[in-house]
Amino acid sequence: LKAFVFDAYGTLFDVFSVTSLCEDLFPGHGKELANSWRKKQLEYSWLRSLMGRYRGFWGVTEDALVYSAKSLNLEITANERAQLMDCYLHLATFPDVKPGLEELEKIGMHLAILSNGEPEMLRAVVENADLSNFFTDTIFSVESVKEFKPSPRVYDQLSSGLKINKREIGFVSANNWDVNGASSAGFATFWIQRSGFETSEELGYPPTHVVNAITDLRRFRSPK
Ligand code: 2OP
Repeated sequence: LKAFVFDAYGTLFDVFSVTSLCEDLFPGHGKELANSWRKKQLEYSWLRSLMGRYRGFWGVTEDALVYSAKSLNLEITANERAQLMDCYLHLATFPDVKPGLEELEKIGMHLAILSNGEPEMLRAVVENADLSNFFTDTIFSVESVKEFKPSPRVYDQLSSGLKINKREIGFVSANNWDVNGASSAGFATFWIQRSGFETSEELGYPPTHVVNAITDLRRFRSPK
């Protein structure tokens, strides 16, 4: 492998770092709101892809927040909505992210991101997490194909985007359905199982490798 391409939300960035603000704003409902928000965000991305009605991930994420608050009978003001949406630009990174990326960079791997997020929201979260130096000009978004993961068209942009042969690209995600999508599109895949409690999807395109953290990836570099 010459390049590792990372999923963003859930893989580099902890989408559940929104939970503490959810709990501050809606005491006793923080976890429920955060769980529903993420679940609905993904559902809307898949539904919109099927409907052929693309809307940027920022809008999809906001729609999912509005739906989730409504479904839990929580009254959410415009200001609270804006505060929660702002969390998406300041998500925490998992502890293995920076050390893992540093190791991979040191051994000369090309690093990239491929995400549902729009370029602008991705650039902001990457910059706020102080990861910009790892991903100069290598943030790829579904925006170019206007269909969400796991559409094969999303993953297929990687080879031309990176100018690296498909067989030399490893796709890394903690989202098992995303791994299935990339495997199905013909990439070598790495599923990050951080907690060890995640369940594999029954979609038929399992990961090529399972690892516990980004710091486990360096052993997969091609021999020079
Ligand atoms: C991402 O594309 C799947 O939300 C995840 O970043």
